[in-house]
Amino acid sequence: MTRILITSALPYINGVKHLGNLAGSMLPGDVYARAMRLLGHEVLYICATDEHGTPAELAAQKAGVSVSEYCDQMHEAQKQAGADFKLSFDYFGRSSTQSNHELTQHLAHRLEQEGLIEERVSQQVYSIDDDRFLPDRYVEGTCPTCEYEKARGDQCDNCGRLLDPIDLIDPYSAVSGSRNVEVRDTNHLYLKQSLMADRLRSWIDAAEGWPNLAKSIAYKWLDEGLRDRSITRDLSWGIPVAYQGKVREGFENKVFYVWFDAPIAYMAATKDWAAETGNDWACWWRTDQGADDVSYVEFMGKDNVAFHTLSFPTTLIGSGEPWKLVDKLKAFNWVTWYGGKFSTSQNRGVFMDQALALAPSDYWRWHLIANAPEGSDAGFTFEDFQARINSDLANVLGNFINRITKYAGAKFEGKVPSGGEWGAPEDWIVAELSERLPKLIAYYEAMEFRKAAAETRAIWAAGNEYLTQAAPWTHYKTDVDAAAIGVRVGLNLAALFGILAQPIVPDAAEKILAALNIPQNNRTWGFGAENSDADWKVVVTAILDALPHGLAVVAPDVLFAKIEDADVEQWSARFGGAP
Ligand code: B3M
Ligand code: ZN
Repeated sequence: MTRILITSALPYINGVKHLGNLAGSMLPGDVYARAMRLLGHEVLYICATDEHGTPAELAAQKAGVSVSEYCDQMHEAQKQAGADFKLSFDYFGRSSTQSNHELTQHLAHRLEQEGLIEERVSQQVYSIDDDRFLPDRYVEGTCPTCEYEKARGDQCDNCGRLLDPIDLIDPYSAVSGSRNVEVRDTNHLYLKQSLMADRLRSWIDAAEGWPNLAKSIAYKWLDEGLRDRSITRDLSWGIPVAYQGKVREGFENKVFYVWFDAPIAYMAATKDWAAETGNDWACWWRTDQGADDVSYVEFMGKDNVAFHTLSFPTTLIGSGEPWKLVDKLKAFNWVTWYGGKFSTSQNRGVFMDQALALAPSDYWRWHLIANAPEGSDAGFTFEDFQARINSDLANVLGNFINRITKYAGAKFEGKVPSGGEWGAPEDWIVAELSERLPKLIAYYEAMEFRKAAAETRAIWAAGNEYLTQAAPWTHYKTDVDAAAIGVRVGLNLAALFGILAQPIVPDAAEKILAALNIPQNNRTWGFGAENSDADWKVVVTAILDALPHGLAVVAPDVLFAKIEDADVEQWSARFGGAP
């Protein structure tokens, strides 16, 4: 057993997330957490809302409420959306808590003591009417290169040139549209990442659990030369720049940059979890207090990789304190919506809270994992969604469970029958499963989600093939015992399929396992061979006769209603499907 700490990148507070966000960090984190628990590991799965920064302030303004009220509401909404998708967080916290304030200030103070923080003066656009400094992307104006009139302060969308907001001609505030803006001096704290480049490189060289995507992104930044980065902002909403209760002079109207405090919230949320549940948090995060044997796994979209492989580790290593660093990191590409981007403003794409009005969470979970944006971007269309759900869940899994449980009800009094002799079909399914089960476990361990889903489906499909070979309905007419073995093995397969379905489609799995009367403690993946060289054939043979003979089973209610063409048409019209 290993202690596994899992975090999913913290969803930003400014609205319920869309399916692409779900697929790129929270859902795979959950599937991995569930699989690791089933394999008997001690898992702590932490997430939280990321609540600071300008977009939160602006979203609150737009909603006409105070930013703290806005965050309270949106935190609850996101927490509910996560629960509705059956995300099995041990704790879903907030980056705005007192503990994150304390920890963030503590770490900044440590970095300063280690000589890694420097105060520098920079120039920034100030909007007099908005009474605030404007972050780069909230200044707009005319591009000095192509004369596009709506260039953003960080980049011109027309010609692609990277900009500094003070380069813009006729700048105006994107917040209010006011042109009453001027360039002012402002002081900020800079984290001297450049001093850490060598230490980071050797740490990354040694990292083993990172996929290519993550390593290549980290090296790209290192190769380009790590730049010092400012970790404070001119804002009022956020964590005050204070050490030991005292605001740093000249920083009265500033807070820490949201990307500085957000990853620290992984630890703070663990602390909040520990305080609420009476657990210890340091044994998960401090290598001097037990965390050295923790395996820490992070899930995120690819745009977050640099922050997790360079910036956050700079904070932790630079502090000089024994913090736990990430061991394995899984980064995802994007889910595209009919080949384009999800867009709230253009009403393209489905958001988490809307999705469940269309189809049950299992459907989305299955589709998004089977089609995970792992090697490249993954396209979403309602047509693919329909095809995959109707085929994998309705035809392959649902049909198998339905056939075998109904037949047991009709011909064997709804009980697991005794009798019959092992034959060629049974040898065949044992051989199939002995090969596929260890592969399935290995895919989960390697966080290969598409392959895990494909293997799960292949195992379900093998069940249907077994029933075809064993053909109990044919045998029944002449030899009830010969039918009994097929039904018994079939019911045991049904139980196994429910057990294997748990990480991805937990609701359907629960229905199957309840219908088969499988007690909670028999639902794990402690098959007996997963950590050793034990003979999988022996293990599988035992699995296929695990249910007590005579055990009463019932057919579950319809597991998966099919998605109809009419549904797809209606959804596409509503959510902007095929252009
Ligand atoms: N909130 C993800 C985003 O909004 C960001 C992740 C923080 S993880 C510490 O793009
Ligand atoms: Zn331009």
